[in-house]
Amino acid sequence: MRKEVVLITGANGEIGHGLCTHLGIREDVLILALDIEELDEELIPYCHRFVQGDILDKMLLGRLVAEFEIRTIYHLASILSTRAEYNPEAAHRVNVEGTLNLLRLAIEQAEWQGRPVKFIYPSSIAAYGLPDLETKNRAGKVKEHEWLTPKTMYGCNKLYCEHLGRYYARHYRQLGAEGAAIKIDFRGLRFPGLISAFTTPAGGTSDYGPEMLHHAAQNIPYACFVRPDSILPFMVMPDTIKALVDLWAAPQENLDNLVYNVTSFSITAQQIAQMVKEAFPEAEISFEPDMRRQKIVDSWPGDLNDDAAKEDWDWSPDYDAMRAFEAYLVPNISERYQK
Ligand code: AKB
Repeated sequence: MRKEVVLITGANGEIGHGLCTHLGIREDVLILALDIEELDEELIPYCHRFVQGDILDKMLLGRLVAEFEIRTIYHLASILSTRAEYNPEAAHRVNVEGTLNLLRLAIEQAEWQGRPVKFIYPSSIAAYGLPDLETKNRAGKVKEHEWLTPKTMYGCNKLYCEHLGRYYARHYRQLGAEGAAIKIDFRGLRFPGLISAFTTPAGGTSDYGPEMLHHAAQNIPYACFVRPDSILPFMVMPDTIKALVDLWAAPQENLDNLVYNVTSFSITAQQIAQMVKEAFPEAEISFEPDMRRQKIVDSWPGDLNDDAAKEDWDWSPDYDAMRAFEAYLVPNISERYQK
Protein backbone atom coordinates (compact mmCIF):
# COMPACT_ATOMS: atom_id res chain seq x y z
CA MET A 1 0.00 0.00 0.00
CA ARG A 2 1.29 3.44 -0.89
CA LYS A 3 1.55 5.78 2.05
CA GLU A 4 -0.52 8.98 2.08
CA VAL A 5 1.87 11.93 2.28
CA VAL A 6 2.05 15.70 2.14
CA LEU A 7 4.71 16.68 -0.40
CA ILE A 8 6.71 19.79 0.51
CA THR A 9 9.02 21.15 -2.19
CA GLY A 10 11.75 23.58 -1.13
CA ALA A 11 11.64 21.94 2.30
CA ASN A 12 15.00 23.42 3.25
CA GLY A 13 13.96 27.00 2.55
CA GLU A 14 12.66 29.64 4.94
CA ILE A 15 9.00 28.64 4.79
CA GLY A 16 9.93 24.96 4.45
CA HIS A 17 11.67 25.01 7.82
CA GLY A 18 8.65 26.49 9.54
CA LEU A 19 6.18 24.21 7.79
CA CYS A 20 8.13 20.95 8.30
CA THR A 21 8.57 21.61 12.02
CA HIS A 22 4.88 22.52 12.37
CA LEU A 23 3.32 19.71 10.33
CA GLY A 24 5.94 17.12 11.23
CA ILE A 25 4.67 16.84 14.80
CA ARG A 26 1.08 16.10 13.72
CA GLU A 27 0.07 12.48 13.93
CA ASP A 28 -2.16 12.75 10.87
CA VAL A 29 0.59 14.05 8.56
CA LEU A 30 3.52 12.25 6.95
CA ILE A 31 5.88 14.63 5.19
CA LEU A 32 7.62 13.77 1.96
CA ALA A 33 10.25 16.51 1.74
CA LEU A 34 11.96 17.49 -1.51
CA ASP A 35 14.83 19.93 -1.89
CA ILE A 36 17.73 20.48 -4.24
CA GLU A 37 20.08 20.78 -1.25
CA GLU A 38 20.66 18.23 1.45
CA LEU A 39 18.05 18.48 4.20
CA ASP A 40 19.11 20.38 7.33
CA GLU A 41 19.80 17.87 10.05
CA GLU A 42 17.34 19.49 12.41
CA LEU A 43 14.48 18.80 9.94
CA ILE A 44 15.18 15.08 9.59
CA PRO A 45 13.04 13.98 12.58
CA TYR A 46 10.03 15.88 11.20
CA CYS A 47 10.06 14.26 7.76
CA HIS A 48 8.85 10.77 6.91
CA ARG A 49 11.10 10.75 3.83
CA PHE A 50 13.51 13.20 2.28
CA VAL A 51 14.40 13.16 -1.39
CA GLN A 52 17.23 15.34 -2.67
CA GLY A 53 16.52 16.47 -6.21
CA ASP A 54 15.33 19.03 -8.70
CA ILE A 55 11.68 19.91 -9.40
CA LEU A 56 12.73 20.07 -13.07
CA ASP A 57 13.61 16.35 -12.99
CA LYS A 58 10.45 14.67 -14.32
CA MET A 59 11.89 11.17 -13.80
CA LEU A 60 12.39 11.90 -10.14
CA LEU A 61 8.84 13.23 -9.78
CA GLY A 62 7.59 10.11 -11.56
CA ARG A 63 9.34 7.94 -8.99
CA LEU A 64 7.65 9.81 -6.15
CA VAL A 65 4.25 9.22 -7.72
CA ALA A 66 4.99 5.52 -8.05
CA GLU A 67 5.90 5.21 -4.41
CA PHE A 68 3.52 7.56 -2.57
CA GLU A 69 -0.10 8.65 -2.52
CA ILE A 70 0.30 12.42 -2.50
CA ARG A 71 -2.77 14.08 -0.94
CA THR A 72 -1.46 17.63 -0.63
CA ILE A 73 1.39 19.52 -2.26
CA TYR A 74 2.94 22.58 -0.65
CA HIS A 75 4.98 23.87 -3.55
CA LEU A 76 7.45 26.20 -1.84
CA ALA A 77 10.52 25.87 -4.06
CA SER A 78 11.33 29.04 -6.00
CA ILE A 79 14.01 31.55 -6.92
CA LEU A 80 13.28 34.87 -5.22
CA SER A 81 13.08 38.33 -6.76
CA THR A 82 16.63 39.68 -6.48
CA ARG A 83 18.33 36.43 -7.46
CA ALA A 84 15.90 36.00 -10.36
CA GLU A 85 16.96 39.35 -11.87
CA TYR A 86 20.53 38.08 -12.30
CA ASN A 87 19.41 35.10 -14.36
CA PRO A 88 15.81 35.62 -15.44
CA GLU A 89 15.63 32.64 -17.79
CA ALA A 90 16.94 30.22 -15.15
CA ALA A 91 14.44 31.69 -12.69
CA HIS A 92 11.67 31.19 -15.21
CA ARG A 93 12.66 27.56 -15.62
CA VAL A 94 12.57 26.85 -11.89
CA ASN A 95 9.61 29.06 -11.01
CA VAL A 96 7.34 28.29 -13.97
CA GLU A 97 8.44 24.97 -15.49
CA GLY A 98 9.01 23.59 -11.99
CA THR A 99 5.50 24.62 -10.96
CA LEU A 100 4.06 23.15 -14.15
CA ASN A 101 5.75 19.82 -13.35
CA LEU A 102 4.19 19.84 -9.90
CA LEU A 103 0.73 20.78 -11.24
CA ARG A 104 1.02 17.93 -13.72
CA LEU A 105 1.99 15.57 -10.90
CA ALA A 106 -1.00 16.81 -8.87
CA ILE A 107 -3.49 16.19 -11.65
CA GLU A 108 -2.10 12.72 -12.33
CA GLN A 109 -2.40 11.90 -8.65
CA ALA A 110 -5.93 13.34 -8.52
CA GLU A 111 -7.01 11.23 -11.51
CA TRP A 112 -5.41 8.10 -10.09
CA GLN A 113 -6.87 8.64 -6.59
CA GLY A 114 -10.27 9.67 -7.96
CA ARG A 115 -10.35 12.79 -5.77
CA PRO A 116 -8.82 16.27 -5.97
CA VAL A 117 -5.31 16.80 -4.63
CA LYS A 118 -4.78 20.03 -2.70
CA PHE A 119 -2.12 22.29 -4.18
CA ILE A 120 -1.05 25.07 -1.82
CA TYR A 121 0.94 27.78 -3.57
CA PRO A 122 2.72 30.67 -1.87
CA SER A 123 2.57 33.64 -4.20
CA SER A 124 3.80 37.09 -3.25
CA ILE A 125 3.37 40.86 -3.17
CA ALA A 126 5.78 40.65 -6.12
CA ALA A 127 2.75 39.76 -8.28
CA TYR A 128 1.85 43.46 -8.00
CA GLY A 129 3.61 46.29 -9.79
CA LEU A 130 2.76 49.89 -9.01
CA PRO A 131 4.12 52.32 -11.59
CA ASP A 132 5.73 54.82 -9.18
CA LEU A 133 6.07 55.83 -5.55
CA GLU A 134 3.31 58.42 -5.71
CA THR A 135 0.85 55.79 -6.93
CA LYS A 136 2.08 53.37 -4.26
CA ASN A 137 1.47 55.95 -1.53
CA ARG A 138 -2.00 56.71 -2.89
CA ALA A 139 -2.98 53.06 -3.47
CA GLY A 140 -3.39 52.14 0.22
CA LYS A 141 -4.47 48.55 0.86
CA VAL A 142 -4.19 46.82 -2.51
CA LYS A 143 -6.85 44.25 -3.43
CA GLU A 144 -6.24 40.96 -5.22
CA HIS A 145 -7.35 42.20 -8.66
CA GLU A 146 -5.50 45.53 -8.63
CA TRP A 147 -2.10 46.56 -10.06
CA LEU A 148 -1.24 43.15 -11.50
CA THR A 149 1.63 44.43 -13.64
CA PRO A 150 4.74 43.00 -11.95
CA LYS A 151 8.16 44.49 -12.73
CA THR A 152 10.31 41.50 -11.80
CA MET A 153 10.78 38.09 -13.41
CA TYR A 154 9.87 36.51 -10.06
CA GLY A 155 6.66 38.58 -9.87
CA CYS A 156 5.74 37.63 -13.47
CA ASN A 157 6.41 33.97 -12.61
CA LYS A 158 4.25 34.09 -9.48
CA LEU A 159 1.34 35.76 -11.25
CA TYR A 160 1.50 33.39 -14.20
CA CYS A 161 1.66 30.34 -11.91
CA GLU A 162 -1.47 31.57 -10.15
CA HIS A 163 -3.13 31.54 -13.60
CA LEU A 164 -1.78 28.05 -14.25
CA GLY A 165 -3.24 26.96 -10.91
CA ARG A 166 -6.63 28.32 -11.95
CA TYR A 167 -6.35 26.55 -15.30
CA TYR A 168 -5.51 23.20 -13.70
CA ALA A 169 -8.25 23.67 -11.09
CA ARG A 170 -11.03 24.70 -13.46
CA HIS A 171 -10.28 24.26 -17.15
CA TYR A 172 -7.73 21.48 -17.57
CA ARG A 173 -8.16 19.64 -20.89
CA GLN A 174 -11.48 21.34 -21.48
CA LEU A 175 -11.60 20.10 -25.07
CA GLY A 176 -10.40 16.55 -24.36
CA ALA A 177 -12.75 13.65 -25.08
CA GLU A 178 -14.30 13.72 -21.62
CA GLY A 179 -12.51 16.78 -20.30
CA ALA A 180 -10.68 16.04 -17.07
CA ALA A 181 -13.26 14.72 -14.65
CA ILE A 182 -11.15 15.24 -11.55
CA LYS A 183 -9.23 18.45 -11.20
CA ILE A 184 -6.94 19.83 -8.54
CA ASP A 185 -7.89 21.95 -5.54
CA PHE A 186 -5.56 24.93 -6.05
CA ARG A 187 -5.19 27.43 -3.18
CA GLY A 188 -2.81 30.38 -3.42
CA LEU A 189 -1.64 32.96 -0.90
CA ARG A 190 -0.02 36.28 -1.75
CA PHE A 191 2.45 36.75 1.08
CA PRO A 192 4.15 39.98 2.15
CA GLY A 193 7.84 40.05 3.14
CA LEU A 194 8.52 37.23 5.59
CA ILE A 195 10.68 37.24 8.71
CA SER A 196 11.80 34.15 10.57
CA ALA A 197 13.78 34.02 13.80
CA PHE A 198 15.42 30.76 12.79
CA THR A 199 16.47 31.17 9.15
CA THR A 200 17.53 34.02 6.88
CA PRO A 201 16.07 34.29 3.41
CA ALA A 202 18.28 34.16 0.33
CA GLY A 203 17.92 36.24 -2.79
CA GLY A 204 14.81 38.27 -1.96
CA THR A 205 14.26 42.03 -2.13
CA SER A 206 12.32 42.30 1.14
CA ASP A 207 15.34 40.67 2.82
CA TYR A 208 16.51 43.96 4.39
CA GLY A 209 13.93 43.40 7.19
CA PRO A 210 15.23 40.02 8.36
CA GLU A 211 18.85 40.91 7.51
CA MET A 212 18.82 44.00 9.76
CA LEU A 213 17.67 41.92 12.68
CA HIS A 214 19.91 38.89 12.18
CA HIS A 215 22.98 41.13 11.67
CA ALA A 216 22.22 43.11 14.84
CA ALA A 217 21.85 39.94 16.91
CA GLN A 218 25.29 38.81 15.74
CA ASN A 219 26.86 42.24 16.25
CA ILE A 220 27.54 42.67 12.55
CA PRO A 221 27.08 46.18 11.06
CA TYR A 222 24.34 46.35 8.43
CA ALA A 223 23.93 48.71 5.48
CA CYS A 224 20.25 48.68 4.51
CA PHE A 225 19.81 48.70 0.72
CA VAL A 226 16.59 50.76 0.68
CA ARG A 227 15.65 54.27 1.86
CA PRO A 228 14.47 54.66 5.49
CA ASP A 229 10.94 55.62 4.35
CA SER A 230 10.47 52.46 2.24
CA ILE A 231 7.32 50.73 3.37
CA LEU A 232 6.26 47.12 2.82
CA PRO A 233 3.86 44.71 4.50
CA PHE A 234 5.61 42.02 6.55
CA MET A 235 4.68 38.86 8.41
CA VAL A 236 6.55 36.64 10.85
CA MET A 237 6.92 32.91 10.34
CA PRO A 238 4.29 31.69 12.86
CA ASP A 239 1.61 33.70 11.00
CA THR A 240 2.95 32.46 7.65
CA ILE A 241 2.51 28.87 8.79
CA LYS A 242 -0.87 29.67 10.29
CA ALA A 243 -2.03 31.06 6.91
CA LEU A 244 -0.71 28.02 5.00
CA VAL A 245 -2.33 25.55 7.35
CA ASP A 246 -5.62 27.39 7.81
CA LEU A 247 -6.13 27.79 4.08
CA TRP A 248 -5.33 24.11 3.59
CA ALA A 249 -7.96 23.16 6.18
CA ALA A 250 -10.67 25.54 4.97
CA PRO A 251 -13.78 23.89 3.48
CA GLN A 252 -13.67 24.21 -0.31
CA GLU A 253 -17.23 25.54 -0.48
CA ASN A 254 -16.23 28.60 1.58
CA LEU A 255 -13.51 29.65 -0.85
CA ASP A 256 -14.62 32.21 -3.42
CA ASN A 257 -11.05 33.03 -4.50
CA LEU A 258 -8.28 30.83 -5.78
CA VAL A 259 -5.70 33.31 -4.49
CA TYR A 260 -5.86 35.37 -1.30
CA ASN A 261 -3.86 38.30 0.05
CA VAL A 262 -2.67 37.86 3.63
CA THR A 263 -0.73 40.33 5.74
CA SER A 264 0.16 41.17 9.33
CA PHE A 265 1.71 44.66 9.61
CA SER A 266 3.11 47.37 7.37
CA ILE A 267 6.32 48.98 8.50
CA THR A 268 9.05 51.28 7.12
CA ALA A 269 12.72 50.32 7.02
CA GLN A 270 13.35 53.13 9.53
CA GLN A 271 10.78 51.68 11.95
CA ILE A 272 12.36 48.24 11.64
CA ALA A 273 15.76 49.80 12.40
CA GLN A 274 14.30 51.54 15.47
CA MET A 275 12.78 48.34 16.82
CA VAL A 276 16.00 46.45 16.16
CA LYS A 277 18.00 49.11 18.02
CA GLU A 278 15.64 48.98 20.98
CA ALA A 279 16.28 45.24 21.23
CA PHE A 280 19.99 45.39 20.37
CA PRO A 281 21.25 48.87 21.44
CA GLU A 282 24.74 48.18 20.03
CA ALA A 283 23.37 47.56 16.53
CA GLU A 284 25.10 49.52 13.77
CA ILE A 285 22.58 50.19 11.01
CA SER A 286 23.17 52.57 8.12
CA PHE A 287 21.17 53.28 4.97
CA GLU A 288 22.89 52.91 1.60
CA PRO A 289 20.06 52.60 -0.93
CA ASP A 290 20.70 50.58 -4.06
CA MET A 291 18.46 52.43 -6.49
CA ARG A 292 17.77 49.33 -8.58
CA ARG A 293 16.53 47.22 -5.68
CA GLN A 294 14.76 50.31 -4.32
CA LYS A 295 12.73 50.52 -7.53
CA ILE A 296 11.49 46.97 -6.98
CA VAL A 297 10.43 47.73 -3.40
CA ASP A 298 8.74 50.95 -4.58
CA SER A 299 6.69 48.91 -7.05
CA TRP A 300 5.32 46.59 -4.36
CA PRO A 301 2.26 47.60 -2.32
CA GLY A 302 2.79 49.29 1.05
CA ASP A 303 -0.21 47.42 2.39
CA LEU A 304 -2.52 44.60 1.34
CA ASN A 305 -6.25 44.23 1.63
CA ASP A 306 -6.85 40.77 3.10
CA ASP A 307 -10.61 41.09 3.69
CA ALA A 308 -11.41 38.14 1.40
CA ALA A 309 -9.20 35.81 3.48
CA LYS A 310 -10.81 37.14 6.67
CA GLU A 311 -14.29 36.54 5.31
CA ASP A 312 -13.82 33.19 3.58
CA TRP A 313 -11.57 31.27 5.96
CA ASP A 314 -11.40 33.41 9.06
CA TRP A 315 -7.84 34.58 8.53
CA SER A 316 -6.41 36.75 11.26
CA PRO A 317 -2.73 37.22 12.11
CA ASP A 318 -1.58 36.65 15.69
CA TYR A 319 1.35 39.10 15.50
CA ASP A 320 1.36 42.86 15.00
CA ALA A 321 4.79 44.54 14.76
CA MET A 322 5.21 44.99 18.52
CA ARG A 323 4.25 41.42 19.39
CA ALA A 324 6.31 40.06 16.49
CA PHE A 325 9.45 41.67 17.91
CA GLU A 326 8.80 41.23 21.62
CA ALA A 327 7.28 37.76 21.74
CA TYR A 328 8.79 36.00 18.74
CA LEU A 329 11.76 37.58 16.96
CA VAL A 330 13.93 39.07 19.68
CA PRO A 331 13.79 36.21 22.21
CA ASN A 332 14.32 33.49 19.59
CA ILE A 333 17.02 35.29 17.64
CA SER A 334 18.90 36.21 20.82
CA GLU A 335 18.84 32.62 21.96
CA ARG A 336 19.88 31.35 18.56
CA TYR A 337 23.07 33.44 18.38
CA GLN A 338 23.97 33.02 22.07
CA LYS A 339 24.34 29.28 21.60
C1 AKB B 1 11.29 38.53 -2.25
O1 AKB B 1 11.73 39.57 -1.72
O2 AKB B 1 11.57 38.16 -3.39
C2 AKB B 1 10.31 37.69 -1.45
C3 AKB B 1 8.90 38.09 -1.75
C4 AKB B 1 8.42 39.44 -1.39
O3 AKB B 1 8.16 37.29 -2.25
N1 AKB B 1 10.57 37.84 -0.06
